[in-house]
Amino acid sequence: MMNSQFETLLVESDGPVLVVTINRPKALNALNQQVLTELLRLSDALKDSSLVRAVVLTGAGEKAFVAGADIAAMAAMQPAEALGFAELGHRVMDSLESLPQPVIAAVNGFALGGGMELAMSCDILLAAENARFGQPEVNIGVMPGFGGSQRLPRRVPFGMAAEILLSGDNLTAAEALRIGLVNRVLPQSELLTESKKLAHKIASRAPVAVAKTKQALHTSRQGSLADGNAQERQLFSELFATADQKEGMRAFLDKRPPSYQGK
Ligand code: DAK
Repeated sequence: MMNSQFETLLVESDGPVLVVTINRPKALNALNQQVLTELLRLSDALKDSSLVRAVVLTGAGEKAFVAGADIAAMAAMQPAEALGFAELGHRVMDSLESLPQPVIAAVNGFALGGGMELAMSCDILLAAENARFGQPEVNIGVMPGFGGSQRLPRRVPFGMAAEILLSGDNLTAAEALRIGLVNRVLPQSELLTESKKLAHKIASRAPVAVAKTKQALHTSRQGSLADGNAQERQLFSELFATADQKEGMRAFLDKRPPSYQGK
C-alpha cells in the first residue's frame, strides 16, 4: 500500500497493521468526494491483501477525526446529486465494514456527521479524551446520509440513538463511553499507541478465524438468531479446512505459541 497512490490519505505499515490517516487537516478532515473515493480504493485493495491483518483508522492533527461530510461540497446539491453522494458514502462504509481485517477507529477529536458514521463502520472505537461525537445533520437541514440512522441504533440503546440523531447535540468522550459507543477513552498522547497495540494483538490471531468471526459478528446485527447460528455453524466448520486450525490446536497441545500462515 503506497502513500503515493493517495492525496488525502496517509497509509503507514507497522508490520501486519496498517495505519490509515485521513489527511485534510485544514477542513478538519471533512469527507469530500476525493476522500471517499480514495477510501473506497484503499478498501478494495485491502480486501485482497494477505499482508495486512488489522487496520487503524484515524484523522490528521489533534483536533478532528473527521468533522463530517464536506458541507461546502454539499451546499449546492440537488436531490439527484445528493443521492449519488449518499450512495458513494454508503459504499465506503459498507466496504470498510465488510473487510476481512478488523478496523479500529482511533477517534482523536471531532467525529461529527459523516465522521461519526465512518467511525461506526469500524469494528472497535477507541477515543481520545478530547473526542466529540454527534450527528448534527438536523442542525443544518439534513439527516444522516452515510448510515448513521441505521448504525447508531445498532450500537447504542434506541433512546440514546434517538436523542443523538434528533437533538443534533454533541457527546463528550466520557458520554460516548457511558453509552457503549466507544470501548475506551485514552489521553490523546496514548490513543494511537493503544490502538496499534490492540490491532497487533488481533493481527497475531489466526487470520481466517478472525475474518470469519468478524463476518459472523456483523451478521448478528442483521437477521434472525436462527439464520445467524446457521451461518456460524457453516463458518466454524470451514475453519477445519485451514492449516491454521491444525496449527493452533497442535500448538496448544504442544504447549508452544502458534505460528499462523493465514490459510
Ligand atoms: N465540512 C467542510 N468544512 C468543514 C467542516 C465540514 N463538515 N467542518 C469544519 N470545516 C472547516 C471549517 O469550515 C473551517 O474552514 P476555514 O474557515 O478555515 O476555511 C475549518 O474546517 C476549521 O473549522 P472551524 O474554524 O469551524 O473550527 P472550530 O474549532 O471553530 O469548530 C467544529 C470545530 C467541528 C465544531 C466546527 O467546524 C463544526 O461545527 N463543523 C461542522 C460539523 C458538522 O456539522 N458536521 C456534520 C456535517 S453534516 C447526505 C450525505 C451525508 C450527510 C448528510 C446527508 N446526503 C447526501 C443525503 C452527512 C452530513 C454531515 O456529515
